[in-house]
Amino acid sequence: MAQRTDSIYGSHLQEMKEVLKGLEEDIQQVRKNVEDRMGMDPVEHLLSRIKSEESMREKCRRSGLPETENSALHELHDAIGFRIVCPFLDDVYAMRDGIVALPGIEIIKEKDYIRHAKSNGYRSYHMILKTRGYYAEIQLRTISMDTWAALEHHISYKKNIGGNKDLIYEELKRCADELASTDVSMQIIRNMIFESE
Ligand code: 0O2
Repeated sequence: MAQRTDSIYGSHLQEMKEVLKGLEEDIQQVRKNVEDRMGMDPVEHLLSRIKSEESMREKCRRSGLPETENSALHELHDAIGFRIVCPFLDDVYAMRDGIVALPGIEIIKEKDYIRHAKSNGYRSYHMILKTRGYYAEIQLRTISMDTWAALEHHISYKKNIGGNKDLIYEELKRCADELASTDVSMQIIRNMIFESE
């Protein structure tokens, strides 16, 4: 079978890589500013990626969109993506505040799935921003939220679950809620340690 050579991103891939690199530098600067202010690194790890060709085509199909450059760059907003994993809850919001204040970016949408968790228990802070004509998605979460999302992604997300569906969802949600409660406790413990210094 002939190999597909045309990219869904058309001729934009190089420019997208530059936007990704520029945004990553901006995020690292926000991280440094927060660390200087708080005395502790607010980021446990940071991932960035251009959504792969296959993954973007799959998302177009899933969203009922044609597999075109317009869908990939304008209808969908996560061709450029960042995941910022923070140790503590306050770090998530400190990073969010720093990113919102960055010059040269327009915040298109924010969804706080931490204060308003999805019904399955998924938690994260989602932001869609626009810079240099390109959209980017930033997901901010704690280590606990990331652990749950990674495990849930392996076993359940976007999969058709057969038998025991209700029990599986219930158990996944229970785990998410327990981790969320641990996040709150860990934040309180950190505050107590800082206050006693
Ligand atoms: P992939 O393969 O991980 O990239 P919207 O509904 O579009 O207005 P929202 O809610 O921010 O806004 O977007 P959406 O599409 O629900 O979620 C965006 C991304 O968040 C997903 O990207 C996932 O990475 C992550 N996500 C959302 N819900 C869940 C969930 O229940 N479990 C897990 N593990 N991740 C989730 P993609 O492209 O769907 O998937």
